[in-house]
Amino acid sequence: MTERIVVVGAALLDAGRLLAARRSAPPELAGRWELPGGKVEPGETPDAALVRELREELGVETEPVGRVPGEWPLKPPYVLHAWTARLLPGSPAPKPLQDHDALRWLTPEELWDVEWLDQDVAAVREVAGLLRA
Ligand code: 9L3
Ligand code: MG
Repeated sequence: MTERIVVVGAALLDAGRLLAARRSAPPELAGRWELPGGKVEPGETPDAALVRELREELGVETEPVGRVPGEWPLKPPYVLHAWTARLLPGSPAPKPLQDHDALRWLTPEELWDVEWLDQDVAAVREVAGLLRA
């Protein structure tokens, strides 16, 4: 099977900071930080998946802004895409509702203070360039 399934990760940006989420599950990923998100479901667009995952995982209402260039391998058949996103006016603040046990808003100087999932490092590097721009 060469079918690939896209996992979308959100670079949620607010006031020049990036939201990082610490995974609480599964055990092999717990304690590491990620761009929150998840699998695009069959028939779902990636940007709709991003909005849905952020609502489920963090209780926020968001708007996708743009695709971060690149595609990074996860456990086959999954590949990671990243999108920048912003909170809609009036959205609740993010809370770790499922799969996470801590959240941090990172300034550009703090981006590498957390232990990102190996699979997310390249995406975060791309986002770092956007934050500096
Ligand atoms: N994953 C890696 N980096 C990310 C995300 C959102 C997901 N930024 C990996 C972890 C899981 C798989 O993709 O192995 C599916 O993600 P989820 O549905 O468990 O969030
Ligand atoms: Mg997820």
